[in-house]
Amino acid sequence: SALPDAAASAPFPADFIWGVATSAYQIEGAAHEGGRGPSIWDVFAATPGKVAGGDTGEHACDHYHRYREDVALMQSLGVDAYRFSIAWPRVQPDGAGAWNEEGWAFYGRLLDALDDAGIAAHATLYHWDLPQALEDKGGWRNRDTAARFADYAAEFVRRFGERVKTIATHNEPLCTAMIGHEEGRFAPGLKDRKAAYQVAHHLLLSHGLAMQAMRAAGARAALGIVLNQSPAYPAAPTEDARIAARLADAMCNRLFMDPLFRGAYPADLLAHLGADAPVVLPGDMALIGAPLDFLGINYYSRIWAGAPAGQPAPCALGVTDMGWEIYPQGLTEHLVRIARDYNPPPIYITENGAACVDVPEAGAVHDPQRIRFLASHIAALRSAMAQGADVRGYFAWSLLDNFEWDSGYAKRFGLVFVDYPTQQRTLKDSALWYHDWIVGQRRAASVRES
Ligand code: GBH
Repeated sequence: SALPDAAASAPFPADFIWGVATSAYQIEGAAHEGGRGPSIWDVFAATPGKVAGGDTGEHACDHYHRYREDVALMQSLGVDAYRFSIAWPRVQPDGAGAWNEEGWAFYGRLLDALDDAGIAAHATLYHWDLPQALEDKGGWRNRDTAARFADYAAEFVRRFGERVKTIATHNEPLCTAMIGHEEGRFAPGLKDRKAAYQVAHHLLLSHGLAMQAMRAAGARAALGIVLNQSPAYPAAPTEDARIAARLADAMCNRLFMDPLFRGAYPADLLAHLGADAPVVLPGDMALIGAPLDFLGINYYSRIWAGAPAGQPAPCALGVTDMGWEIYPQGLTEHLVRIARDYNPPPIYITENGAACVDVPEAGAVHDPQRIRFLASHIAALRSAMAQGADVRGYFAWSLLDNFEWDSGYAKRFGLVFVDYPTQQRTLKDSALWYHDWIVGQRRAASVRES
């Protein structure tokens, strides 16, 4: 119809933030340098059969040494903002007790480089790399880990709270809990549903305790959390498929949104879990439900629920190199639904992007599929905003090709191509496109103002 198309091509607000995102374990490398302790991902990746090709994050993009070059790349893209994560085991090797000054100093140098480049810093405290020393004591299954996390969060605020624009406690607690503890495809590699839901609760509790500790430490940055969300669509016009979609929505979206914004776990999910429902102590839900300054949403695809005999989604726009359906409309519909159901604080799209089969050719890298992916999702985001979603910024995943967890280096999400043996970086066509897109938005905004 004409309406969404017109909305999708309207200019973004002049103060809308355009950024790129990464995470520590996926890019830093230098796993044994600067006093860094081991994380659960070092241990998991070193376990045969866990990561494709036996890849590990030991060297990754060597960003620990090349951060200046990488900030210069961001500058050439013209981004306003950079979202990155702090490796907890780099700044507190045992996850408790002594701080590692050399680790904190690395993030200080990164923040200096971003300052010099005029790029705003958006920090995430936990992007999956738990200190192994804490895993040895039960990791996120142990309620005490939540208190350790709050100590670390408060220390980050004391050191850098004035130098970052936002602080997210967790990145995608759904993945930590379920892929890490129920499916076992991510560290620490457990396959135990009851443990996974207790972990989900402890992650939320750690978020609540960290929010309280960071506010007490006088945080000036906006504080929030980043959730991966996928709208769930019934695969057929049947009651069974509708029930499957509702349950998938409970497991993926409402599991975190309801405690954060409504003070309780979804009743239908608890009923479904039965004896696997998490143990919640008095006071937990009040901590978890304390107000957020922002909500980060990572969007990749939709869930196709209750398909008869595993029949795949239509995938009218195709799939990415991960096999994930390309479905930009899901971003519009999900954001409009979140705005209606939860009255959330300002939203950032903290990740959106695609793994593609890139074609390097004479100093260039052609990735037309990624350009189409980004352009169509940005348009979908604009329509959601026209329909009332309060979204303040968009971060493309990812600045660089990097360690794609259990896929290792085989899957490439970067706007910038990384040749791992030489660590040479090459701007892909999508990086040039994103630069031109940002410049075009700024130009349109300044024309409107004059
Ligand atoms: C993010 O996780 C991570 O934050 C980031 O580190 C990672 O590199 C990046 O995405 C790319 O994988 O159910 O159809 O949406 C992604 C979380 C969860 C998204 C599973 C895709 C399956 C397809 N993913 N989900 S769908």
